[in-house]
Order: sequence, then structure tokens, then C-alpha cells
Amino acid sequence: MTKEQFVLELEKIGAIKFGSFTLKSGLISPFYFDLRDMISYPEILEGVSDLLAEKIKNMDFNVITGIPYTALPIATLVAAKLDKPLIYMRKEEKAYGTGNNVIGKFEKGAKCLVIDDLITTGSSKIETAEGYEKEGVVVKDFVVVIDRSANGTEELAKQGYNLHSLISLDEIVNLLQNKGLISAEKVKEVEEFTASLAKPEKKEKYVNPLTQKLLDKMQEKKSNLVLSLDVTTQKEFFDLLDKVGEEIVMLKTHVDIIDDYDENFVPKLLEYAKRQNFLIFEDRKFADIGNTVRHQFRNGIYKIADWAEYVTVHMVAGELILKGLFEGSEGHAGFVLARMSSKGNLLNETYTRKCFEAAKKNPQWVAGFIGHGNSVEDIRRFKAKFPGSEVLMMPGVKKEAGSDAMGQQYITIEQAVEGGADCIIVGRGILQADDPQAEARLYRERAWKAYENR
Ligand code: 6AU
Repeated sequence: MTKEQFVLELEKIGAIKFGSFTLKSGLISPFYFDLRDMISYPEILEGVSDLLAEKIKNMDFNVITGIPYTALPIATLVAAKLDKPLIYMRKEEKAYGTGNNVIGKFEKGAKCLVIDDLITTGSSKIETAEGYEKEGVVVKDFVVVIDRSANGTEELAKQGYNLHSLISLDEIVNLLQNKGLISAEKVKEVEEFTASLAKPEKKEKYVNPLTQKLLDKMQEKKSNLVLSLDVTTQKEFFDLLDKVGEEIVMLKTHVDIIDDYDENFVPKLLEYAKRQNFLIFEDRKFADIGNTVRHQFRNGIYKIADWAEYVTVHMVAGELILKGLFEGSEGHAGFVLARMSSKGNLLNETYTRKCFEAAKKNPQWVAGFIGHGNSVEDIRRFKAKFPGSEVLMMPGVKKEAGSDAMGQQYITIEQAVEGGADCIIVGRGILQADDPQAEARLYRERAWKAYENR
């Protein structure tokens, strides 16, 4: 099968369509490509595999993969034709850092060629490559069946990857026009559409007021230390606060672990916050349906909304939890748990991405993300995907990396901040020190220095 025949076959089975289509993003596109059904036509599948095999046979790689679902069966055929090993990545990743996400045999450092059906922006390709690289597989080259992107080659090149494509959008359009299958107007529409996509995306300028408030307070106090004051009596709580309150930008509470909580607690806390000049973050991790979290936030014994500006939000119930919590109330925002520090936690990359999508849609309610990582590089990559100007709040931080007996994992102050943590959240590292005051000062100085050097 020639390339031309292949394109005409795709048109015949409705895999490439020209008309007017509303994309997920809301944009109206003059064309629509969906190659998923192609695998059900043996001749087309065979044809595209031959074309791809021909295209890549002289490239430098040890193993082949295809991005599930569409490209995996295609890559399988190509690998068999070229007598090369096939590997693939689980579609639903395990939680980050657990490994074993790649199926198939390969040597560490193997060069992998990645096949996919389409490229639109390149961002999912980069994610794929990063996923493989975490597992010790080297990715340099991507081969796509159709390049429908405006600047995919450049986007991938920026990250050090090569893009090869079997067919470009231009080729398809020209061929179909020559065959009288689409009009000259349609061709023009396609050109205008792709040109509009190539314009750089407007960077989100919006900064959540509570993000700004935290950033301002950090500058004012020269501190990015958040103390997690996880003690169980009011006496311990305020005794420790006497010693460390001046060092911190924000106090993180778990109000429900205080045994002798009473009506004096909150007024006293607010008085400390004013005098020692710190913000209050109640680490009540909301995770229920909107109506329930609304009450949990405002009612009950603690009436959290009356005294804490920041709270933590799990996205497991869906993004409407943000509306339930914050709609109609000024001066509150959440830190969304996009990743956790605990060993074996179930937040995988897909979940993390959903957290970012939810924040992108509701920036007025998200001040930042809680996150963690296993290296500076890992944290950098994580933070690079934040949708706007949210801050990264990082727990699981100590002077030395390590873990506790109940699954907490620690990285160092410098790893956290160099990777991108705006604030470090420290509990036992300070609370269990012989001299918590001196220790808080030390954490503050090291974290602030790393922040200023970043
Ligand atoms: O420094 P530690 O280990 O004594 O305390 C860390 C604090 C605890 C946890 O409840 C909290 O940080 N935390 C969070 C938060 C802040 O949401 C998320 C997470 O993934 N890991 C974590 O430890 O109060």
C-alpha cells in the first residue's frame, strides 16, 4: 500500500473527516482525525505497519513501543516485521515511584522508539518519554502516523526529542483536494486553523489572592517554613508556638488531634497568629461530596472556616468539592493534594493530572498543591505541569532523607526547595528536636537560602 492509498483508505472508513467539529477544548476544528478503528481493517493495519517499518528500519533503537491504545497493536506488527523487541507501558500507571510500569524485557539504558497514531501538541508525548525514562528506558525518537500539529516538531525538539511522521496534515489536505474530495475553501480553513494554533498560548496571569498573600508573607518574614504543629494538648501546642512562631510563615494545624480542645483554643490561636505574624492552614483533608464538606468546613465543634484561611482538599470526589467548600465565602482557598509523601499512596500520574485540570478550571479556589517527589528532577517535572501560579507546599521534609515506621517518606530541605517547593512543611523534624527553637531557625535558614538561590 502506498501512502496515498493509505490516506484514501482512511478517508473511506471515516478516520479522517473534514467539516466542523467541536473539540474537547471548545475550539471548532475544520477537520477531525480518529484512527482508532483502523485496526479493524486488516489491509489498512498491514499497510500502515509496512509504511512505518520502512520509515524506521534504519533508525537507531533497541526496542519499540506504541502508546496505548491505538498505536500499541500497530507497534506490535511493526516490531514483528523488523524483528525487534516490543515493550509497553501500563496505561493506568502505578503510583509514582513504585517502578515496574513497563511490560516486556529490556536492558537498562535501552533505546526505545515510540510509535503513536497522532500528534497534536506534543505534551502527551513528552509525558510518555518521561515515564519511560523513569524506568530506565531512553527515548529519543517518536514516529507518528499523522502529524496534525502546528509545531509539534519544535515542541519536542525543545525537550530533546525527534519527531518523525509518516504523513503531514498538508499532504493529506493536498491529496484530498487533488482527488476532489475537499474544496479549496476547506483547505484554506485548515491552514488558518493550524496557523491560529501555532500562536503561543497566553500564559495564565491570574494569581489567587491567597497564593499572593502567602508569597507576600514569605517575603515579609523571610521564611518559607510551615510548621506542622502535630501535638495533642493545648499546653504543648502553645508552649511550642512560643518558641517557634517567629520563624514560620504559616502554621499548619490538625485541630482534631487536640485532646483538650475547648472554646479558648481558637481565640488564643488567632491572637498568636496576629502577634507572631503567621498564616493559618488547617490540614483538615476534605474528601466528601460538596454538601457534606460544606458543613464540615463551617459547622461542628471546630467551625474551621471561621479561623483557617487555607485547608487541604482531596480531589477524589471530583472537582465540585471545591464549589462545595468555597463557593460564597471570601478569603479561603485550598491546597489540593496532587501527590502524597506516604509510601504506597494511590495517587498516580493520571490522578495528579486530574488535580491540575480541576485547578485550572477553578483557580479562584486553589492556592496551591501539596506534592512530593523522590528527586530534585522528579519534583521539577511535577511542578512544571502546574496549570497556573499555584504554590507547591511540600511535606515529608527533614534535614536528612529517610522514612518513619508508618510510611512517611522524607527528602531533604534542599532537595525539596531546589526541585520547586515554595514552602516546606515540617512537623517532627522540629517538634522532636532537643531545642525546637534552634531547630526551627535552622530549617528556616536553610529553606530560605535554597529558595533565594533557586
Ligand atoms: O514532618 P512530619 O512527618 O512530622 O509531618 C508532616 C505533616 C503531617 C501530615 O499530615 C502532612 O504533613 N502531610 C500532608 C499534608 C500537609 O497534607 C500530605 C502528605 O502527603 N504528607 C504529609 O505528611 O501533619
